[in-house]
Amino acid sequence: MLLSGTTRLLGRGKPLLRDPCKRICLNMSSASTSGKRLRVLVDMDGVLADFEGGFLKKYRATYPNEPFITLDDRRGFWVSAQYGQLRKDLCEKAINIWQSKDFFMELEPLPGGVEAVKEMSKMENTDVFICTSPIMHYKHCPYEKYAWIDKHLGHNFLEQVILTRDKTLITGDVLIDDKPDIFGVEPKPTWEHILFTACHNKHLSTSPSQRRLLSWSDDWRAILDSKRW
Ligand code: DGP
Ligand code: MG
Repeated sequence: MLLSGTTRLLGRGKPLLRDPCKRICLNMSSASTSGKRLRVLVDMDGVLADFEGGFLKKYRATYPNEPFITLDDRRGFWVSAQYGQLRKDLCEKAINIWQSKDFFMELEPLPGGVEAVKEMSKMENTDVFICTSPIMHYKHCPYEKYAWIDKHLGHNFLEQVILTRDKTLITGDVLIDDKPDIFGVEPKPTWEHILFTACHNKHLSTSPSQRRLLSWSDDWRAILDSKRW
């Protein structure tokens, strides 16, 4: 009772640590070195997992005689919309691909993403969460997103997963996300959106105030540092 109360009073610690004693130590050390912790929200599809590459590979294998859009020619966030423009019925064919079993599970990690997330989650005064929107066809996607994180980031990282269709509701200092326009019920989200460059957004001009992360080889550490107090 006293222990759990003390843990609560000491504030937010690394939720990865279930052991209350370890958690108190961690909380005490972070609380004593600085005040606020940095909260980093990292998107999954198009940032950690190669949704676009995985889609094109499975689309071409499933429909070898249908036209397709190369990654270089991709424009706009919604894959199905661009396929629908190519030919009306291709919209449905595209949707079938990511609604299929094993689609999300088998996505390849984007270069450097898993390593970056592991590194930032070990940084002092830093909390990292995967913040991802599952598709509404829920038969496979939510389970496979958890399974992907378990496989690539480890079982403990499942504590750091946020599944939401509205990322504006989630509080954080930064949100690293490939979707150019992130809207929801909260008009003033707490996070700064860092636009992660992807095939569908690389041609967009960003406003002077908007920052990009070109890839995981870009200086994500500097972006995090710029948000620290
Ligand atoms: P997020 O990366 O968290 O913003 O999730 C967006 C999801 O939407 C991701 O799984 C990719 C998926 N997506 C991409 N294009 C389309 C589309 O045209 N229709 C639908 N329903 N989902 C799409
Ligand atoms: Mg995304």
